Amino acid sequence: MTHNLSNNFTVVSKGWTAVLLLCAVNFTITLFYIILHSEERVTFLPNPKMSRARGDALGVIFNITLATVNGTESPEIRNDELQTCLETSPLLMGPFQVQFSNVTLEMVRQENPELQEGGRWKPSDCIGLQKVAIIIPFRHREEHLKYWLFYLHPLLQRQQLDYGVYVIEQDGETKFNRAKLLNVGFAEALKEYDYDCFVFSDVDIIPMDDRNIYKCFSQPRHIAVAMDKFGFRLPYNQFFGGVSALSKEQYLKINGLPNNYWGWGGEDDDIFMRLRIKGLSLSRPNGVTGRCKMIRHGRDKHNEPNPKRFYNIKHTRQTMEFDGFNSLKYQVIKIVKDQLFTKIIVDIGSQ
Ligand code: UD2
Ligand code: MN
Repeated sequence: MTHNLSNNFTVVSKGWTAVLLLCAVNFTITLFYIILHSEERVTFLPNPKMSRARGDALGVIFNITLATVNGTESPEIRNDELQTCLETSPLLMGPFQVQFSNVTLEMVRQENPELQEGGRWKPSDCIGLQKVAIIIPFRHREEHLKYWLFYLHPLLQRQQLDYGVYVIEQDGETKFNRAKLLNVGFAEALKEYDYDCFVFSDVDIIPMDDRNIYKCFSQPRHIAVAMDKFGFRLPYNQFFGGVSALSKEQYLKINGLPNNYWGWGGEDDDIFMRLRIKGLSLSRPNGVTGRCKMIRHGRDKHNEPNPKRFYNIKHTRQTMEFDGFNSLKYQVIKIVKDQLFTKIIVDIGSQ
């Protein structure tokens, strides 16, 4: 009997062990299923770039899924849940009046309370389409800068760009060198933020239509295509002056801009040659959207026409390989962070 009892006990205990084992296996399988399933849900979360940018209903549908999966009913929008802004900003208003009177920097500061220090801004309800650094070559043009800031900050915000404004001021009174200052702007802006687009703009040019987007395109973009000073048309077909935009990739492909144009003229044609030599073409807005005004001015001191410009342009093919971003040398004297812009005062040497 004792023997029998102990035999029975062994049978019962084996049975329990088997049941327990089955439970454990079942539990493990369920656990795996849950983990796998939840990963599937994660990969199904919306790609913010796709949904909003296409402007279709997908974004809305995915949003509901997102809220259900995470159980977040809170109306608060977290930054990592933002979607990319629409390809065409709904805030654009088309052509607008541009006139140059009665503007003070204090006024512009008050009208742009959302600006971050250094002239930085990005949309708060969607992710800006591109990260754009606006680079302005500068010396003794405070009067023009104030109008530029007055018109451009609101315009760039209507265009829903993630942008920063960089004023690159040439220190001292040596011959002005616009293109070298633009190279400095490219290098310095990249130290601050992961910009993917660079708009190079004269301080005195104001666009008259906000559909002329200050961003980059698959080909280098010429923005100032219909200026009042040229009767609202291109002065010549290869013109690339005034305002233009290059992606980081396009800029690096042409080894940046030339450093050896001291004084007025030629550097914009050199940039055009660089683009052509590297097989890039131009993208442009149409003549209506592309209308711009240039604030009237005379020639500045120390920016007399550069007599070497014709010779230089003829040799771009050779010089561009060793003169450009790869040979850029300068010394930053001071960086000033204003609410409306970052000013970088720089010693770029002399001819
Ligand atoms: C034309 C081009 C410009 C450039 C230049 C030749 C147009 C609209 N623009 O401008 O892109 O190719 O010829 O170099 O045709 N600047 C200062 N302080 C100075 C001198 C120049 O800040 O003392 C800056 C400022 O941003 C100015 C830019 O350099 O807008 C171009 O100089 P400009 O306005 O004297 O030359 P402009 O109007 O003939
Ligand atoms: Mn000018």
